[in-house]
Amino acid sequence: MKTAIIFGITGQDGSHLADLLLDKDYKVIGVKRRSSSDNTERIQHILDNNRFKLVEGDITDAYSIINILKDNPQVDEIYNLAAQSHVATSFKQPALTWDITGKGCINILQTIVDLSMFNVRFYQASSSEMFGSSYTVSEFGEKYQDEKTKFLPQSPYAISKCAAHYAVRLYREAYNLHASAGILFNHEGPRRGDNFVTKKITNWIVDFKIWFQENALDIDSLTFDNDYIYGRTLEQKFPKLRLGNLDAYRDWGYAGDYVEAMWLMLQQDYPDDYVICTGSTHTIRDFLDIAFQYIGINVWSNMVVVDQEFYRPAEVDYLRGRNIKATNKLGWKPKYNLNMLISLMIDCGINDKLSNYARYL
Ligand code: NDP
Ligand code: GDR
Repeated sequence: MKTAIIFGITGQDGSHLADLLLDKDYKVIGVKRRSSSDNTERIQHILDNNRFKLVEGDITDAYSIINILKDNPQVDEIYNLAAQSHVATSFKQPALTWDITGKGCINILQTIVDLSMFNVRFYQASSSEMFGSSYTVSEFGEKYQDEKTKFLPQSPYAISKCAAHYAVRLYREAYNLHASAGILFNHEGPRRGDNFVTKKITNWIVDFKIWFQENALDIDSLTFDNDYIYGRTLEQKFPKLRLGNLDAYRDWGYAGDYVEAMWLMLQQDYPDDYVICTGSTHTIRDFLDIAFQYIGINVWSNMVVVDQEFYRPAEVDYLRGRNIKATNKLGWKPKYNLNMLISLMIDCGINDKLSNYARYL
């Protein structure tokens, strides 16, 4: 039986990866940092699994990593998914973001070397944010990013991810470590954190649909002011959806598909870096079109407010990946397209709210 350690177990990807590895008969050790209240919602369903163990640790504290690896000298695979992962937050907390998202990765790599754990395989969660404002143009004039596109990071988060990414390459070459980095484009799903744009939109859609149905409203009789949508009376009101930049392009996939690519990278004979994406790109406006249409609304402009509060000091305008290397070498392909992803997020959100029971896929 193989053993894997996952840093970032309480996050979206950590929970999906744990599900995948447990299905593959691994023993999984999940590392969770101390919190004052319970944040194990995404992994509740595996806490009783006798092949799963939750341990406390923080990747900014090298001592805690040393202790965890010393306690598990036979570990086969280590996945570093831990990060301060919110790009907008990284502008407000750049040093903390650096400590976790950049230096944290180096703390793990150096511990592997110091403890001479040269047989362990290591995965780093790199990001399409590292490309920032950079892209390659194909012979047909299409813009895309792949493993050869240079990095031009546009946030403290992306700079930290670039540092970690280069550290992975350095430790791979200097110490012959089996260390790989997945350059993953945005991936979402019902377990996504509430303050990322996809989940913020689908949460709002779910709440709006329930409010609309519970009050037996008619779409043509709704009225609006700057901040609210009204039903039959002024008391019957629902806050508008407040968002920032609607014109950025993102290549959105499903998190459940993407953790499979992480695992595949560590099953290869040689470590390498891979772009993981769908190859399609859409704006936030496109996302809104699909999400509103899913609940039968064609015009959403009077339901959404563009609010400067959600703009960033610098933006990444265009992301569209090319996954040819991952397809050819890993045999990996995404199963979900954007329409399937949005319906999954809305359906799960509605089920969740109506049954008051976390039905995570
Ligand atoms: P989440 O924000 O959902 O999860 C991040 C995890 O890291 C959480 O478990 C969090 O714990 C943990 N963490 C934060 N700080 C520390 C610390 N100091 N020590 C230990 N653990 C810590 O992110 P995702 O699951 O979406 O992403 C996983 C990884 O992939 C991240 O590194 C992210 O940057 C990267 N990535 C994500 C993409 C995406 O679209 N989802 C795309 C490309 C890269 P806590 O619950 O306590 O906050
Ligand atoms: P991103 O994801 O920054 O791409 O990073 P996010 O969902 O936060 O933003 C995507 C785009 O939507 C625009 N936007 C808003 N974003 C948020 N969060 N809230 C809003 O209200 C809003 N309105 C518009 C943003 O400006 C941006 O253009 C995610 C994270 O998971 C990273 O950790 C990961 O590395 C990258 O994806 C790939």
